[in-house]
Amino acid sequence: MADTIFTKIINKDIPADILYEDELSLAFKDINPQAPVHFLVIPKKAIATINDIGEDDRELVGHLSYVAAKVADELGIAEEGYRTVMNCNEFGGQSVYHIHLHVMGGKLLGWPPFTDKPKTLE
Ligand code: DGP
Repeated sequence: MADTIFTKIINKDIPADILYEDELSLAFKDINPQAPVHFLVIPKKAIATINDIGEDDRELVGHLSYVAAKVADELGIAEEGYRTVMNCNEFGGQSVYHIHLHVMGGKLLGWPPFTDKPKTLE
């Protein structure tokens, strides 16, 4: 797959506000926050979408949730709660084709997240 902006962040070719890093993953603040706390957790392995997660990636994808909870705790939003979201393709609102877990918290979030855009499958 083609490199995305997230490959550049992983390789430190462009700056990001990094919150956590290990050999498998990276967590950094979202550049366009939708909540008082909004960070992304990404695998260092480039996987374009949820649809591209392979059998061998299952542990890695689980690791992203583990890191999300760890960083949420460190940022003080764990007890009140937060939301994790992984968007997939156009209808899911995905814009960067390197899977990433959004972690949003710090205020009471609304549900459901539908917009007024008229596009549907039918
Ligand atoms: P999505 O729409 O689910 O693909 O979310 C992509 C998110 O990535 C979006 O909330 C903004 C964020 N983002 C895009 N480019 C950059 C960047 O260069 N740096 C950071 N920190 N976040 C970015």
